[in-house]
This record gives sequence, structure tokens and C-alpha cells, in this order.
Amino acid sequence: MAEYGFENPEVVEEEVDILIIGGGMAACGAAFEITRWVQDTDLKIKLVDKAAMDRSGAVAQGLSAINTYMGDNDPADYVRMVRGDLMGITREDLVYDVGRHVDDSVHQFEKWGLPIWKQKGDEGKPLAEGGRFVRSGAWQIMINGESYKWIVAEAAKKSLGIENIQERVFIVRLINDKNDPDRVAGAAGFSVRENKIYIYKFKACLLVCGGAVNVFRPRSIGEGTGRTWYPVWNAGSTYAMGAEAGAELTLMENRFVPARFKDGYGPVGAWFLLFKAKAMNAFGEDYQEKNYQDLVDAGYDHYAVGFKMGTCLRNHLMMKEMREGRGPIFMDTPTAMANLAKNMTPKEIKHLEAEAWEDFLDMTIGQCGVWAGENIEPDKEMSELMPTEPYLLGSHAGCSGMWCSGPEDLPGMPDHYHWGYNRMSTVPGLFTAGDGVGASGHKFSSGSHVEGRIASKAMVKYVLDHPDIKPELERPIDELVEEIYRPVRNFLEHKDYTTAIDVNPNYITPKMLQYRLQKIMDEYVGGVSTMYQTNAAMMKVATRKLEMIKEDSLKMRAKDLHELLRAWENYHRILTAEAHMKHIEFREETRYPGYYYRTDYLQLDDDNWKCFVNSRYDRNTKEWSLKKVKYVQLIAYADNEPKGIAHQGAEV
Ligand code: SFD
Ligand code: AMP
Repeated sequence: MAEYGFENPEVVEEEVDILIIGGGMAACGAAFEITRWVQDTDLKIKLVDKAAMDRSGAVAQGLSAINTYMGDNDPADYVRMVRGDLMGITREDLVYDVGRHVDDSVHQFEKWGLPIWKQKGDEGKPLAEGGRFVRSGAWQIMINGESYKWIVAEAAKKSLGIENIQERVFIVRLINDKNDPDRVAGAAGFSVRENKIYIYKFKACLLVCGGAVNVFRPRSIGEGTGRTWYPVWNAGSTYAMGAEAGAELTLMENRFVPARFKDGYGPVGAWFLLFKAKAMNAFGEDYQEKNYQDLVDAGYDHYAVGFKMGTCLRNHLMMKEMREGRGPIFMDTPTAMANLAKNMTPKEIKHLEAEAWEDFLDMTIGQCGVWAGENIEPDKEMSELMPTEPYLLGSHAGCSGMWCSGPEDLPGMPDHYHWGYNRMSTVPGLFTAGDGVGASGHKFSSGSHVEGRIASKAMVKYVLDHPDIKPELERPIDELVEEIYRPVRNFLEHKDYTTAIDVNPNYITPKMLQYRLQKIMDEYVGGVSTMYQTNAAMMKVATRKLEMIKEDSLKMRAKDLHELLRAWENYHRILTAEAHMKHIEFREETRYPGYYYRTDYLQLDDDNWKCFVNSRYDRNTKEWSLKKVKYVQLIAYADNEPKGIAHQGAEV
């Protein structure tokens, strides 16, 4: 057995004041900002990331646009856009808070070296000094962002100090306080490189492990396995660990189904907004125009301002074409490029072609692989679009996450929007940001960064306000070590029972368990194979199957540290999947067509369901409880907002 050499991990214990869990955009924002607020204190801060910060999280490959930059825009209009896109139910306080601060983060990025496109004549003039940027859409600005994450991580490391950063440690669970189990007091995880378990104690933590990928069966299989749109290494850790610590989750029924360039998952924003490309069905018809009356008939146009409809509604109109056999859907890249090239010199045309490639080389290189591998020249041939498998996230065009306390200085804030420190969950000491904050999507990279900064300031205040907190772990360390290494023990105990290492009646490989979870979610909870449709009966079947997968998850094996990582990622995914399903079950309407359909409640029902759905998981009984929470409008309607959106929210 010793040949595997990792049966007896070294246990490293550490006590800090604040632990930042994750190293992505929100974590980097927090690491950058927090040093300012702890300057004259002796608070100890630590950041722990499962990967290497330079390339961890959703921005790992880089990005080609910053999707949230106000410029001359009014943050109130930003709230209106987010509210419309997310079908009317949004925590307007949280969204406004991001909107009013986000530009400062973007200015910092530029100062740290991120190249931001400028209009002719303003090259070299920073945004902060009035340099005129290049917008792709109303909220987005173009960047040369291949090294975006390196740049942002470098600033974070410099601020926090490399000695306060622990990379390649996967956090498995939060641990509540022995004397006050409602509070969070620690976290346990393991090194993915060394035979070590890490136990942290703290007064407050920022849980920012991104969203959830690979909960549903992905469209990419076989030789494409592993290709997804959002980063595969974000496994729902934020939601699962938050739920187990007792944090209320909100809008976990929401998901994001991005329409993407087929197979390579290349984002469409720059093509639609910057290159002004059109998408069409197989017969060359503009399906958004053609199917618009459908939205009107079903009342969904209440959330679409003219043809500027929200993301799920755009999907909805596309999916109708696919369901009714008028696919494939194409992005007409040649016409868009020809139109742009009309008044260009040959040199400018060459530059345009380079930009078309660079949009993907900057952030989703796999799409270039598809173009190169299939001999597609975007100026000559159209590319297929396809709605992807669902993702759970709170920072892009989706809004699942934790129910968080908002800022205290906005007028009209109801009590249930503000009970403590900004971005603190319902668990004292547990804060989040980015994908972790529910009911406030469309933050993207910049908004996640600034939200990490907002949360870090509030965390410091929380810790300074509570000097008497002495964190003590609710669970003994030996028990945590045994639990974390259970997959290792499963393997070592049973590996010699068979001759084929992957075939064994006593354990299941993490890979097989993941396939099983993905199949359940795909076939019963609205994945691609049912064209995103589900109903109560399907979810009843899924409930049974999820119960069994939870039992079997205790038998996952880990033959090495990599599999141990995979095993615990699966554990987080299962809990996230369960939360998602419970919320979909609870909301008896189809609020987000194009993201998912409740076929037994296909209508939009503002009178009963224009409200948040919140849930709480009891880690002792393993039961979920769900409730409706009132939506409160804080930002007045603009004249051009459609009448229907003016519904004030269901009574709960
Ligand atoms: O083109 C653990 N995003 C875009 N944002 C933009 O501003 N512009 C774009 O162009 C964007 N597009 C885009 C985007 C993302 C992706 C993948 C593509 C294209 C292909 C969205 C942003 O990237 C996103 O909003 C933010 O990154 C969210 O920030 P945050 O901090 O909430 O999550 P993260 O950055 O993924 O970081 C997560 C971190 O957690 C670590 N981690 N650490 C310890 N223990 C565990 N258990 C952990 N689990 C995870 C991760 O390693 C990581 O450090 S476009 O589509 O519109
Ligand atoms: P994407 O590349 O799809 O992630 O989109 C990047 C940004 O562009 C996001 O802010 C989207 O909401 C926005 N976007 C993408 N496609 C469209 C479209 N057809 N109309 C309006 N906004 C869009």
C-alpha cells in the first residue's frame, strides 16, 4: 500500500482572522483591497486557491471584453438592464452597488497593464483620464485580454504578499463554530500536490469559488470531452459549502444556457455587438423578428424592450427553431465582415480578420481549433450556433447564489435586504462575491472583482467589530481528516480485489460517478437531451436517483491526489444539483424560457411568482426548506420600460 504513499496525510493547522477561499476575479479584488483596510491593524489574512492564481477561475484563458463598464452610463440604467435581462427579479441594491463602483476596478486593471482598446486619437490615454474606449455593446468595452488574469492576479499577490497565499489547496468544507453553530469558524481542505490536509480557523471568510460546471451532461463528448464554456474547475464549491454552513441560497432555479459557437463554445457577444453579425435559421430567416409575436402572446415581452430582449428570451426564440426542425442556427460571419470591410483599406481588412480570430484566441482558444480543424474561414463561411448545457453562476447572464446583505446607504432598502455587513450571507462571518452572490447577475469579470473589494472592506469591519470571537471548530480534526481521505481509504482497502483497477464492486471512480450525475440532471432536470424541459414527475424520479448517488458517493475511490480532487468536486456538484432541482420544483411557472421549461407550468405568473425563491439546507437532517421572499423595487422605471415589467412583485 505504501507504494501510493498518501495514506497518512500531514495535517497543517493555521489560524487567521480572515480566509479568502478562491483565487478568481472576486478573490483577487478582495486581496487587492483588503490590505488598505487592515493597514493599521494586526489582522492576519490568507488566500487559498485550488489552482494557481495566474490562470485560475473563469478568466484563466483571458477575455476579449470587459462586459461591465459604466463610462457615461448611469448605474440606475445598469440596474434596469439587469432587471430586464433576469426577468424582473433582481436585488437592485446589490446590482446598483456594483454599478456605482465597478469603473474603479477597470481603471486599476489598465494601470496594472491591461491593454484597453481606445478610439483613434486617444491611444495611450488612460480611461481614468478620459481616454475614449471602444464599446462593443452598451455596457461592454473591448480589451486585448489574453493576459487579463495574470495581470489581475499579480496585483492581488503584490498587495497581499505571496507568503499569505496558498495555492493548490482544494477546500472541501466549511466548519461551523462549536459554541455558536450558526457562525462559521473554519475550513478544511487538502493539497492537490502534496500529501497534506489543511485546517484553517478564522473569524470571517470570503467564499468565492465561482459557479458550477459539469453538473449537466455537456454537449462535448468523446474526443471533445472536457470542453465546456465556463471553467471545468468551478464545481459548485461556493454553493455546496455555503449551503452546508447554513447559508440561505436564492434563485438557485436560475441557470445560464449560453448560445455559443458550436463545439468550440466561442462567445457570441463580440460578433453580435461589435461585428454586428446576424444569426439566422437554416432558411436564412431572422428568428428573433419572426418569433417575436410568440413572446407577446405569452406575456414575456413585458421583459423585452423592443428587440433588445434578455438573454433567455433570445435563446427561447432560437430553441423554437431547433425544436421545430428549422436548424442549424447560423451566425452570418461573412456578411458581417463584408459589411465592415466596405469602407476599409486592405490593411484594415487584414486587421479586421485578425480581430475575428483574436476574439477567440483571447478567451476561448478551442473555437480557433474548431475553425482551423474544420477549415472554416469566418469571412467566407458561416458558423453554427448552439445553446450549451446549463451552468449555474451568479456573475454572468444568470443569478444563482447566496442571499446576501446589501449596502446600508441606499434609500428604500427593506429590512430583509439588509441585516448585517455588505455581502455577508445569512451565516455570520460568511461573505461572498462574484458568482457566489445570488440575484444580481451581469457583473462579469469587472463586477466580480469590485464585489470582492466591497466584501473585503465589510469583512474587516465585521472582524474589528467582534474582537471577542474565538473560533472553535464544531468537528474534531481527526474526523475531518478521515472524511476527506475516505476516497483514498476506499481505494487502498479494496484495490487488490480485482485485477482491473477501474473495475471493482467496492468502489466507484469519480469519473463514473460524474457521468451518472450528469445523466440524471440531463434527462430529468432540463438538460440538452430534453431541450431544457422538465416537470414535477421527472424531478420525482430524479430525486430518487439523487438519493442513491449521494449514498454511492461515499464509495468514490481516489487512486491519487488528482482523483481525490475529482471526488470532492463531485460531492460539491451533487449538492449544487440538488439545490437547483429543489428550486425548480418549488417555482411553479416558467420564468426563464430558453434557460429551462417547466412543462407542467409553462406560463409566466407574475401574480404568484414575481418573487425570490430562497432555500436553506440543514446539514444535520440533510433536508432542504424553501420559501418565497418578496421582491422590492428600488430603481424607478424608465419611460421606455414596457408596462408589464411594472408589476410590483407577488405578495408572499
Ligand atoms: O465572452 C477553489 N466572463 C466574462 N466576463 C467579462 O467581463 N467579459 C467577458 O468577455 C466574459 N465572457 C466570458 C467569461 C467567462 C468565461 C469562462 C468565458 C467568457 C469563456 C465571466 C467572468 O469570467 C466571471 O464573471 C468571473 O470570473 C467570476 O468571478 P469569480 O471570482 O466569482 O469566479 P472565478 O473567477 O471563476 O474564480 C473562482 C476561483 O475559485 C477557485 N476554486 N479554490 C479553493 N477550493 C475550492 N473548492 C475551489 N473551487 C474553485 C478557482 O480556482 C478560482 O480561483 S463572455 O462569455 O461574455
Ligand atoms: P456573450 O459573448 O454572449 O457572453 O456576451 C457578452 C456580452 O454581450 C454580455 O453582456 C451579453 O449580455 C451581451 N450580448 C451578447 N449577445 C447579445 C445580443 N444579441 N444582444 C444584446 N446583447 C448581447
